[in-house]
Amino acid sequence: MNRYLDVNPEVEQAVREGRPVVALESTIISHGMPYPQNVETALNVERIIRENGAVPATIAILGGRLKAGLTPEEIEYLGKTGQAVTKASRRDLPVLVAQGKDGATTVTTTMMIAHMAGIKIFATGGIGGVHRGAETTMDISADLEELANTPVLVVCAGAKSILDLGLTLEYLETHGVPVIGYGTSELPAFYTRKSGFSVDYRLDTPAEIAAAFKAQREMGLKGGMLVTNPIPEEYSMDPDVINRAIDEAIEDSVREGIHGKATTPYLLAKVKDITGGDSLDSNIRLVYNNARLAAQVASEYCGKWSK
Ligand code: PSU
Ligand code: MN
Repeated sequence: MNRYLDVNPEVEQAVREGRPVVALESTIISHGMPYPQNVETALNVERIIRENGAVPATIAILGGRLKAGLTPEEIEYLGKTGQAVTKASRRDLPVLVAQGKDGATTVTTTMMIAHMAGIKIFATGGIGGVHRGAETTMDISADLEELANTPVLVVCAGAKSILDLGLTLEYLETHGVPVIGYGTSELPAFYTRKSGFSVDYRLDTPAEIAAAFKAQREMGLKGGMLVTNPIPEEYSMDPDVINRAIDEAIEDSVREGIHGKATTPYLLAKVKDITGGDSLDSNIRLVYNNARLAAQVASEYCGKWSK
């Protein structure tokens, strides 16, 4: 275990005893949702994970320490501080740690710290991917590279069409990352259950997902696995409404010259403004849905498949 890492005692004990643990990211708290809904959501997610038999481990960087497992006070702090916390991807870790700073972890850094702490399963809302226009901007999220390299299973609701979903799937294929649809053969597009793109495999139970991940690990294959879980029907949005909002948000971002790490948070906030908060409710519901599935997969992985 490296000397920059703090695993909270409950998480550490669960990992050591081979019990189910689910990692959670903190960029979704500080950059993905407004206060106070962000804190309320993060605490509810932890509760849902417990109700489904696993231990939650929300991950962040606090005072330069890599934290696996936060207290409710630490979650409140990240939610209240919001965008003022550095959005921390892989390239940010060395300086943040050396300078004793705080960082909200993206999918990338959450996977990294989960892996350091021995946690194998991670639940979030949406992942980063290949942005529209990446042919010229080269804006490809570090999340995809992390999925290619780090052995953590990520449960998400697919990717938002702020991204180029076709190119995102191509990238994952090239890097050997299995893209699983939970109960669907179509890639969900976060706010909607459909995207027009196919996943690699449809698996219908947490046990089947756990078995595939177990096989990947036991063969010693590099990299993670992406499980895409469609938003429940009752919370999904009208595709025309959401796609119009996304197109408008992208036009605004181009006009305002937004680039680099600011792009994703900018687009997420714009889409929320344009849809008047409906998208926030959907976003919260799909995160709960993913937390539940991740806890079930973690339980299957530990219960039936671990030594
Ligand atoms: N997509 C979402 N919600 C999010 C993010 C992406 O629908 O909160 C966050 C995640 O933390 C993800 C990060 O890892 O944005 C990707 O940022 P970038 O595109 O700059 O790599
Ligand atoms: Mn980017």
